[in-house]
Amino acid sequence: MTATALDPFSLMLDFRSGALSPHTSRTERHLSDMKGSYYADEAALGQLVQSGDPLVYEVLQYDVPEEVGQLICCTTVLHPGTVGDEYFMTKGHFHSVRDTGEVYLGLSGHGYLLLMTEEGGRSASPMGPGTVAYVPPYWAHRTVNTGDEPFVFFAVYPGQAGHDYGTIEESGFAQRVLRTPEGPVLR
Ligand code: S6P
Ligand code: ZN
Repeated sequence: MTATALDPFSLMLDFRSGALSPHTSRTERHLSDMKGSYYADEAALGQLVQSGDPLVYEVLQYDVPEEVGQLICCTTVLHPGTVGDEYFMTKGHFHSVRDTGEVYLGLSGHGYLLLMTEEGGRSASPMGPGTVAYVPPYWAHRTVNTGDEPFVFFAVYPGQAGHDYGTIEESGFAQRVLRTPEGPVLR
């Protein structure tokens, strides 16, 4: 036995708000945390940061030891908004341990799950309440809120996965999701 032996536990998840009770960590990402190559319109980003620096998303997590055998549960609440014509999104990451997958479950609101590999693979899946999306090992993942209300989803991923943000921060993502009069468009 190599994984730490834990006692069984249950959590309560509010499907509407994404509240996870109890949770042991809460991470906030404001627009000022997303300077760099995330949003294409740097001028719009600068103006929004100056005029209130809105909260883009928050992650509530129940932490367990970060080791093989454990599973980490968390919810993401991604708020509605745009930077220029680009919808609010998460930073996006590869798992540091590349051969680890993840499962997302859409709870409320609507958006896209963008996926890409280091070999040039790309994918975009619409997500809404009830969507179960499988993130295979080796695929970087980012979510985008294309609606007018918070896009809320639950995720489960392996304890040892870790997060590599640097690769996306430097090189960006394969696709962007833009607001147009006809609705969301992938570029
Ligand atoms: C963790 C999982 C999600 C994201 C969250 C925020 O592996 O994929 O909980 O952490 O949606 O996105 P990001 O890219 O800022 O971690
Ligand atoms: Zn992940």
